[in-house]
Amino acid sequence: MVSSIVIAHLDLDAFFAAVEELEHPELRGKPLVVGGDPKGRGVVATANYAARRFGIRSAMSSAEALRRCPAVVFVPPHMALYVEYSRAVWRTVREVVPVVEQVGIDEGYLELTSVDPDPRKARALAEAVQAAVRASTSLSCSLGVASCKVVAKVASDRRKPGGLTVVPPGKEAAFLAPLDVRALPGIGPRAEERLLASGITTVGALAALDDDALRGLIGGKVGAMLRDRARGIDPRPLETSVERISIGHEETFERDITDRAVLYAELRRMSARVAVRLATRGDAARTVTTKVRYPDFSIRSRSVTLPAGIDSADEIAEHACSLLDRALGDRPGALRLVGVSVSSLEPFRQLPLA
Ligand code: TTP
Ligand code: MG
Repeated sequence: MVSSIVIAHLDLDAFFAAVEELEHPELRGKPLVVGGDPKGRGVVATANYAARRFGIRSAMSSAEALRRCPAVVFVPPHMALYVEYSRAVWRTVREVVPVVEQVGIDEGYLELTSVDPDPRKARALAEAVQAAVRASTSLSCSLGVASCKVVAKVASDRRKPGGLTVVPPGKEAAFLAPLDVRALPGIGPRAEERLLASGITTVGALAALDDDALRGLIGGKVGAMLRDRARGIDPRPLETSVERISIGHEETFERDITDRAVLYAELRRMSARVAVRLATRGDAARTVTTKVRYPDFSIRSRSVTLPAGIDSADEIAEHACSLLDRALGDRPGALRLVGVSVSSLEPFRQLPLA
């Protein structure tokens, strides 16, 4: 039995700048900085990849960015817009992989084995996440796949932009070993300086330090933890939060199913369970969503929002089944999963206002 978990770390590529390029197509591909005014004391929040070719980096002064590339376009940050895109990204990610720890606006960890316990499926699943994010938001992201957080995070940074790096189980330390020590999250500028001064330039050299040598460089628990991480050992679990904005059930089949009648029956069964949970809360729902997952892990969902809330199993099932037809309309074929959920909840048995 396979019980090891596989994690992906996802990080959006040049996130703020990528959003600005989507909002202003005329800027696409030109050197672009999101940040403060170069005439003042502004700094670069992020630069797109065209600007990075001139050596422009996050946290550099905008004035320096302008010196490096006089043609660079400066755009002030539009945080509300980035938050909106970020929400759309993470909503999409959660549809493909429900167990997620979102770390910041543009990065997070996904537990791939929550979808399929077979670690050999991890790459296909990560590709499905990447494709889904691109399809729903036009944003590009990079992923790293590994058995623990630190290795997944380092891996997601290896092939930016648009990259996917899979580190097979057992290869964690070997993957990290040749990298510069600064590639290891947790090594700040001061620790890096001390390590470099002692000739510890690679993650592998840090991993190989004995206890005494380590104590002399970075003492205490932090030192031990960083050496563990350098060895690809990181027991931190995902700190996941499940957003309770919808009530749903989904099921991954043991064998992919094509027969529409069987799929309807599954949806009816799940709709009945959803109805029970709605009734327990005393709620009705105005939105019904059917989700399908194809054998290549790609997902598709279709929703309907009704003028009035419903709460009966039959009504939910009726919508769920016609949404299934819609979802399969232009892409019929076998499915590995179907799910039904309801949202836009409202208290049931509201008396009409006289
Ligand atoms: P990052 O993921 O570090 O950078 P990025 O997404 O722009 O580029 P990359 O392709 O290398 O991942 O940070 C995410 C966003 O956070 C970034 O778009 C802007 C913001 N940010 C700042 O505002 N200040 C900073 O110093 C950094 C590093 C990021
Ligand atoms: Mg990023």
